[in-house]
Amino acid sequence: MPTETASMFNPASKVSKISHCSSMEQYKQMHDKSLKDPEAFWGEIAKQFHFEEKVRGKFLDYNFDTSKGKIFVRWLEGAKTNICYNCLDRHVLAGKADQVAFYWEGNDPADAEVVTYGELLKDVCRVANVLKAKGVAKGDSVAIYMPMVKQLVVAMLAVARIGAVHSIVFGGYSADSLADRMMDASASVLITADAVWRGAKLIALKEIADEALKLCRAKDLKVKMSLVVKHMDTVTAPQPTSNGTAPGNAAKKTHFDDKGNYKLDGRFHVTGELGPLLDVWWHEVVSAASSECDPVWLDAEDPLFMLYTSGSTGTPKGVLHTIGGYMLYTATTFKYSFDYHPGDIYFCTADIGWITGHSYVTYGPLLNGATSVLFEGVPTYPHIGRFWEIIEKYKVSKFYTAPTAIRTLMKFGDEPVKKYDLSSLAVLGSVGSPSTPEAWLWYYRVVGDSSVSIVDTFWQTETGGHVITPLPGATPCKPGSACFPFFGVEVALLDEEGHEIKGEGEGYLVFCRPWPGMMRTVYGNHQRFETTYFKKFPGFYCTGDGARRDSDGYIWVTGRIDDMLNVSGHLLSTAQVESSLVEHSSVAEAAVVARPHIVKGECLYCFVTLTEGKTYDDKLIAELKVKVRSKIGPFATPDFMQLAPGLPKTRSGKIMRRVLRKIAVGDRDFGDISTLADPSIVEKLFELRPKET
Ligand code: 6R9
Repeated sequence: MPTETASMFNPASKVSKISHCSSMEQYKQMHDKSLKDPEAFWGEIAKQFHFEEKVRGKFLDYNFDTSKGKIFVRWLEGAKTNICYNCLDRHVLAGKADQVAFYWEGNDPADAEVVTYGELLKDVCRVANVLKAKGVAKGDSVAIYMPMVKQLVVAMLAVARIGAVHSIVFGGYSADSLADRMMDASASVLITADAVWRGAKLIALKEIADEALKLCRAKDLKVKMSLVVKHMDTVTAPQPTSNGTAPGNAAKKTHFDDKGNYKLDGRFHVTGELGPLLDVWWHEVVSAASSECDPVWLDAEDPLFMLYTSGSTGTPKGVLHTIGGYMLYTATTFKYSFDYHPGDIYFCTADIGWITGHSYVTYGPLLNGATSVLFEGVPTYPHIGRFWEIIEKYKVSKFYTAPTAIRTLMKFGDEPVKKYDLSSLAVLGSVGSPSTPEAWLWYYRVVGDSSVSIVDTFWQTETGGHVITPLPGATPCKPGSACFPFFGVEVALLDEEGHEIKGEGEGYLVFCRPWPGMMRTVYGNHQRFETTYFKKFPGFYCTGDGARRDSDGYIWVTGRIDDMLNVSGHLLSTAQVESSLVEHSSVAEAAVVARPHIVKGECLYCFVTLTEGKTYDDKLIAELKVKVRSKIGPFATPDFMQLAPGLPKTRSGKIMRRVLRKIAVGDRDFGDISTLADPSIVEKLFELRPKET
């Protein structure tokens, strides 16, 4: 480990003179105020936004203690607003119609487009009118399954404009996952696209969406329309590489006609199975719609969106966020964590299908009137310097990505970075999983040329925005630490019995009170919201992560302490993977644990027990991997699979996962296994470890 890991990185000179928060004293003052008087603190911030009606009831009302009744959180009672109006109309009315909202950068470097605030507003109104004409109204849910194109931003804002609720499903999810989410949300409309190139890979979104629509139909969900963006005609297909191979060729044969056009014939305007005229081309109806549409004024606590995240009991949870608090929180975290100033060019590499994309590609930047890069592709296509090329091309000053991407790119050394002029960079952010000091230092030194601020932002789908983060220009950083709580957030570390660990120590990371951007419920299952986040420690929101506080008060998030895995920043539950494995007729029982992975952070290591008479061979291993891929999505593909004649279970039948985690990494230090029903199984499993481990 590099020797500097213990040293403090002072706020970088590039931001220190102009930062919104420029010293630890100022941070402490603001943080104190945000806790002592939330109304004064957030009330002042709320003045920047348009509220059609002001707060009439309590500014903040909540209960975090299950023993005192139902858990609830309400901010800005009685206030009325519209987040789309605040993202767009507010800036256009202030004369910023011609300012660039997004530089869209396609999968292929030849594809690029510029979208201004004025154009975005018009497109949003058109789509809002199309949705209204289909009968979509306040409170209805609209599923969105799209690539990283401007129409995705347009779609979500159009939904928000009319008071409907968006439910975005990441374009890497399978038909089953999409259908489950649409069913859970009772989505009445699906917005999607024909297909997308991600690197050299084709993702046939419409085909997957059709599969999902069939599944929904079989379960009686009435979908009124699938609105389809024709994307493939407008983009450059992957070119043959220098070694003569043509990426995407297999897909080209099956999905394209002789002239190179993407084929959807026979799959479009599907009647019969999917009902009459379900499919509507975006470009046909949207261009015909009016570019004016009044926003619907909504209650601050009306729902804005739901976004599914894995739950430790298996089925994904629809995390529900509401309008007012989320608006104040994403806007404020964006402004302070990235020290955003007019003139900045901001680039967040996250897909909008994840919370990072919701809060820090769409809402946070637009609420601040920022100019961002919207990137469709992947970090390694058509070459491993793609991120750096984009930063140079647009003179990006604030860049936000995930440790898994940093670790991938770090493997290629410094050369691909040094080829580009990255001197525009002032702040580099990271999110998604714990950052190792090595990756942090590489990011700081090589990408940031030792003259930037690094912000390692800790947060969750549930928290809506950053909850623990350094502030550029104020916080002296320690590589690998997310540092200190954001304004409005009060952190505590608890031991197993719920006693608070003051000062130095390690424990469960919890929050003592609500901040404006936190989730309000699990859609359709408030009980699950209470059980998951509030039952273990009454009076606290439990993150499910562990953390350590060092002698200087810095917080170091150590990772999940529940049955969750974090693969390349994507959360998965062990139960979710196990239930897809046992769907295979050869599998009687399965147990899945996380194994550390140099690039992904963690990867899946699966133990499978077979049903009588079945054989464990390469064919079965391949089938099981496909099973998990198709049930959940390609990012969930297991790296390791091993035969388990039995699983280490306690007498009460609980699988002792810590033992499996040890076996997965080849460590014989099992600890106390005397409570196992059959301790001899541990040694047997160890011997059966696959060779490649
Ligand atoms: C935003 C997002 C949340 C989980 C979270 C934690 C991990 C996120 C982190 C981090 C250490 C950071 N996580 N950021 N761990 N340091 N800076 O990623 O949301 O997909 O819901 O994942 O990710 O384990 O609980 P989500």
